[in-house]
Order: sequence, then C-alpha cells, then structure tokens
Amino acid sequence: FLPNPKTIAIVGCPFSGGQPKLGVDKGPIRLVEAGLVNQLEGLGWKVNFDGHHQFESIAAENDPPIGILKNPRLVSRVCESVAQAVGGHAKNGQLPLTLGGDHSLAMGTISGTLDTYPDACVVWIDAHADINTPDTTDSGNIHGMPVSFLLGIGQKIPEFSWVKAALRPERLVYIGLRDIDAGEKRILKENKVKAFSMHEVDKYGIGKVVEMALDHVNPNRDLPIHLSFDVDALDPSVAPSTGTPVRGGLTFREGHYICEAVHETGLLVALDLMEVNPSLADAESVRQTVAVGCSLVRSALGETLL
Ligand code: EXY
Ligand code: MN
Ligand code: MN
Ligand code: MN
Repeated sequence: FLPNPKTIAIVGCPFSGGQPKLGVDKGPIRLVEAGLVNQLEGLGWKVNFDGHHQFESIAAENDPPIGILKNPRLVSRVCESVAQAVGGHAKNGQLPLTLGGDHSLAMGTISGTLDTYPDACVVWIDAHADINTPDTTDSGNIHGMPVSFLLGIGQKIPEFSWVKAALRPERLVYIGLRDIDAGEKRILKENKVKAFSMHEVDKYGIGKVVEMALDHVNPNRDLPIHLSFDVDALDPSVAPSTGTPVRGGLTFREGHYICEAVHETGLLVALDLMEVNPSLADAESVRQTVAVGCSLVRSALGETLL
C-alpha cells in the first residue's frame, strides 16, 4: 500500500487526558529522545518528524464530566486533530507512527486510518480491551473506551459526533488481554469480537495465536493493517513504566514476535505505541520501558534478528 521511498510520519502525541496519571504525556518525548528517528532511518525508512503535536491550544476552557466521562471535550478535540493528522499522512502515502500518550488517542489514529483505508483491520495489543461504553465504564477514563466509539456501540455523545462508526467488529482482533471488566466481556461476546487473552497465548503459543488472529481479520492477507500496541500488554517486568500494569503479560519476545509477524505481512499501514509513562517507576525502569518501546516499533517496521 505504501509507495517508495517508504516514508514514516511520526505523530508525537504528548497527551494524558484520557486517564488520571500525569507523565504519560512525556512518553513520546522520551521515545524520540532515545533515538527512535535514527533507528528507523537505519532500517531504510525516510522519517518525517516535525516536532510533537501541541495540544495546549485545544485545552477546553470548561470541560465538566459528561455522565462520569472525564475531560470529554478535551479528549474529543485532541482525537479529532490526531485523526486529521494521521489521515493526512496516510493519504500522502506515508506510514503514520503515533507515539502516545494515553490510549484514548487511538480513537483518533484509527479514525484517520479508516478514513484513508476503509477496509483496514485493527490488531489491538493490550492487557485491556478499552471497549467500555459511556454506560459501562466504572472509571470514566476515556482510555478505557476508544474501541466502543470506533465500533459505534453504546450511548451516543454529541461531543463525539465526529467519530464515525467505521470499524466493523469482524475487522478487530485483540491479543494479550487479561484485565477485562464485566461489561466489556458482555460487549465482546455480543459483538462477536475475536480476542486472544493470555490464556490462549499460554495454550497455543504466540506463533499460532498471531496466525489465528490474522486469519480472522485478514483471511486472504490482502487488507491494510493498523497495529495499536499498548505497552501494558507486556508483562510489568518487561515494561514497568505504564499507568495500568497487570501481571501475567507478554514476554519481551512475545511482544516482539507480534510486531515482526505483522511486518512480515507487508500490510502494515499505521502503528501506535501507547501508554509509556516515564514518570512512573525508577529511572532504570523508565529507561527499560522506553527502550522496549523503541524496540517494538523497530520490529514492526522491519528490524529482523538475522
Ligand atoms: N477497564 C478499565 C477502565 O475502563 O477504566 C481500565 C482501562 C485501562 C486502559 C488502559 C489503556 O489500556
Ligand atoms: Mn490500551
Ligand atoms: Mn492497557
Ligand atoms: Mn478493565
């Protein structure tokens, strides 16, 4: 899908409004400071990065909760601008690499991808399903909800009317799940969303799980792929600096294998790396998490072991 020279557009999103912990807005800055641009150029990509997005100007003057949703207008406007940025880069034939920031941003990134590639499928790697609706959320944190908005399920909120229900449930697959709310389990079942939890990773091994996941969303291996990778999918021993760590996660290699296998399809058109929070945990844990984030991105964009 991508013309030559193969070009990445980095969309740096210093944004934390989809959840309550400060610091996740520093994730993209640390990932770029760690040398990500040079690393990707080393893999043969042309990399366009003109600085991180400035969301301050979007800051909502008055943003009271809607129901229990926190920062709803801010999250909506930021995601709308991210959708335009991602969609614009994709339409120019570039591969948007979005660095978060919290995972509410995926409401924007995936909207931008689907606006450009309506047939694209989404591979969502996460400990969480992020599929609560405004009715089912217990926390009101919108980073636990972007998928429901993209699917167009649950109560409609006028402030989010720009989000089209462009994602079909059969074009979505999860890997790595292990902390799902009761309401989310019901939503996954009702909408027949395919999900491979850590149980299936243990049972079948990551190689088989990725094959089954791609067989479900991309049976003929001909549809564009948007990979949305929440770093909390990895075990906290591998990626400690993240806001909602859950034990029992993917190993270092399992996470990288997913990225390598998606790269091997030749179908990747957009990539998100989300929820790196450099304010959580000690300096060595932060260094480790940032390094693993860069390394996952490199694997998805063509780094091989041999
Ligand atoms: N399910 C919980 C909620 O809705 O608040 C936790 C969500 C955490 C979401 C992180 C980003 O993946
Ligand atoms: Mn997530
Ligand atoms: Mn998560
Ligand atoms: Mn949950």
